[in-house]
Amino acid sequence: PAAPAKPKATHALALAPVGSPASSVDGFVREFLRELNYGQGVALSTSSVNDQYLALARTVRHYLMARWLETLRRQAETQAKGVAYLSAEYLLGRQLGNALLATGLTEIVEEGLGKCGVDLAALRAQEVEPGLGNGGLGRLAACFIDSLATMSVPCIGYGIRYEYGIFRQTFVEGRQVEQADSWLALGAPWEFPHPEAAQIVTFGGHTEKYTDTDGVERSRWVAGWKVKAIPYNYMVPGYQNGRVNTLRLWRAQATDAFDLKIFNSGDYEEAVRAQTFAENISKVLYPEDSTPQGKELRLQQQYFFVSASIHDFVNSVLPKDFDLHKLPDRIIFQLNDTHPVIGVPELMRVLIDEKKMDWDEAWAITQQCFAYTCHTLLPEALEVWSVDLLGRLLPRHLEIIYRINEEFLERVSERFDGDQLRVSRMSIIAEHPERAVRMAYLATVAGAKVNGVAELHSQLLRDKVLPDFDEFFPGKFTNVTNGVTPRRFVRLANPALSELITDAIGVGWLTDLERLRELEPYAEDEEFRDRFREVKAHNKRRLNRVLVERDGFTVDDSHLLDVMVKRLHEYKRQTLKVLHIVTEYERIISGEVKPADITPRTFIFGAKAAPGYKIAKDIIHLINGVGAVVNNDKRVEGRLKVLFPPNYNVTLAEKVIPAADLSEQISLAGKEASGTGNMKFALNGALTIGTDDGANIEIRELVGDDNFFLFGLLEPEVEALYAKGYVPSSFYESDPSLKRAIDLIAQGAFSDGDRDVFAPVVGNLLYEDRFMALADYRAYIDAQDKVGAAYADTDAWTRSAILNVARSGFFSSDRSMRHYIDRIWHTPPAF
Ligand code: T68
Repeated sequence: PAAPAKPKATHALALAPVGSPASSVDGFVREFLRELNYGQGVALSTSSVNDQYLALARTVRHYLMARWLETLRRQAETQAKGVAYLSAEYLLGRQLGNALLATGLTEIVEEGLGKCGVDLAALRAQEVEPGLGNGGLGRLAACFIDSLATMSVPCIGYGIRYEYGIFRQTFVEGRQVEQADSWLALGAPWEFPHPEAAQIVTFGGHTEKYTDTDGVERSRWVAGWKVKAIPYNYMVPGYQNGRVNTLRLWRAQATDAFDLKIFNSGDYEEAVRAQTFAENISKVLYPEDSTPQGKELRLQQQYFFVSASIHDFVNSVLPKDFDLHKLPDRIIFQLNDTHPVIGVPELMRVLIDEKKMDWDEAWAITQQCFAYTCHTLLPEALEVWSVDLLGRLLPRHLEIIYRINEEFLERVSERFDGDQLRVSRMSIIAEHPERAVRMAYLATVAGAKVNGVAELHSQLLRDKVLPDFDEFFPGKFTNVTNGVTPRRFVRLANPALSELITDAIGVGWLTDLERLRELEPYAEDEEFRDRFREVKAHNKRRLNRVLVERDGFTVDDSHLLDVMVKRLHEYKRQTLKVLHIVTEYERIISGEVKPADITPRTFIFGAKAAPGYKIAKDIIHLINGVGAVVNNDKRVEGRLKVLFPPNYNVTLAEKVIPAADLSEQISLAGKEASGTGNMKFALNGALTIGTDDGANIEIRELVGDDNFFLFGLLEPEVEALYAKGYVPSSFYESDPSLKRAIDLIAQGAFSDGDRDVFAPVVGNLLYEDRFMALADYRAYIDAQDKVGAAYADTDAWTRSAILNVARSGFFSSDRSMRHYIDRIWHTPPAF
């Protein structure tokens, strides 16, 4: 008879702690007090709110631990194909609420804390969100890993553990002032550092040819310096499904060798400075969200996390005896924009130089292991690295890129009879204004698939940005429209609406969001409409409490709440929104309309500007200037109000979006790749006023023309107007209401009579207006007039709002993940 199998040590460990004993209120209280006493070293009676928050966070993560270890064990056992999501940004938002939701512990915790005299809401408010991203792109990564965990798809997220995330925004006399985001200062209860699992990342030096022991002539990289990459693991819990995936963020640290030489030379200060140099790599998130700065440190960051991740995956995650020829059956590296594209030559280098594979084999594998998502159309946002810089920092990678390019261009030339124009157009290496590597081209050549983030964007990507590549690689280009996680942006952000939905259609919609369709008939149900309106009003009152406490602002729940929250960028056209507000204001103070005849509105802005983006900062100043005047003018009191709470982030979004009536999505057609805020608003029952751009188009198609306020030029019309020669001042001259609005700003009405302050903004609008705000002004004002009138018909508005919710289920990131799986990854749910 066979001897009984020895229980696996890892398994026993996985199941030993917590779980059932604590899944009662008393069990929870025991665990919580234990963490407070033994983890924080304080008594309940003397503990601070921060002590209590940290103890609670650690207690909650205990409940996820068995699931996490079990997920890892099964993955090691099955070796199921999974996704390695490579992203320089993860804009996670607060973790506690999400962990409570995933474990289903909220009620137990609330009751248990109550027994200890502690208020859960106060502990939630204590958490500083990890703002490790700029905006849409980073938040999208966070939504995607949430969905993959919820759908039981194996995924490891790789990125950078920035010590400082996106800056904290304050206003001083209406101008943006940035402060460091010390998100780690009060403790980091969600992370698990593993210094013993560090990877070494090398830089600089030179390459050389040598004859290997097998007699083969090879290249090798003799690097100049190196740093250690320390992994910090974070749990990514699925929604109540027993799965916990991993997010692994890297922190840079100096190696011992780094400063040994200097230490030996006796220069202690220089040695310590060298430490700082290495640690700078993961020090701070670059706050530019669309114009890459081309700074060396940025390239260091990119290579740092990608190299650490690929080594980690190949040498630590894969089993020791793994046959690397089978790599494409085991993993797909998804490139979140071009930021991690240096991973392409890095995987090549690992396979060729380290694993001694031959070039053709390695290239065949690499081409199946990467896929690339593009998030932009703006030419200035397409990343290039000068050959000079790249060659200095990563000489071996530059060689590899050259060879990839050479072989690729040879194929192009063959296919197109030596068409040299085409060859130089398609070269991965640009020659002007300086020799530089076009990262999007490299990603496109190497990627098995290339996708845009909404239908229109994917279409323009093929037709306008990469048409030669679309022709050369038929079938490579595809679309996956973005999505957002309904767990965070409906269930957590909007508990009142969630309850109403569940009352109407039962449970299950949170993981199958198309089921929101079942709400459609309720649009005709008067009682449901009343309850829906009450949910909105409730959310406005909740927002009021938050803003009173945070900024001293008040929100009137009878006002139409008109919201524009997103990064400050000219193409998004916050100035167009300002022109609308000034127009409304001017209509009242000039006596053109009586205050009583307009729909009372509160405008809410949220927007950070890249610190070096001068005109964007001027626009922030202008919004604050307009707010200061409008909010203090008795003539418009109770009718118009402009609020601009500083430091818009995920935490504030969760309060603002559920309260909104009107969602402003007013980018110039063809410029916003997708947008994802637009989806969050629709799902929370706001109506959209928007252009025919990005995912707005798909939102409008789904919710219906009657439930969406469309305005503005279409993308081909924009192109035609550029081609014809756009003269913004002609719109100023021919539209008196536009003229009055701009004149008010120019005359200093919002700057205490100072005509200089906003001259750059006015001048830009009149003489450049790259994003055609003036061309769309009339259409926008007319659409806003319709909004005002429509809001007055409360019942009709509520009907539309309900239909927006009912018809937006498509925008779940679960659906986006399904499409990535079907069209790109081929990674079915595992277990
Ligand atoms: C956004 N891009 C798109 N970029 O603008 C938005 N860029 O339309 C889309 O919905 C979203 O991506 C998700 O696909 C960004 O957010 C950045 O943040 C960024 C950061 C660094 C460098 C370049």
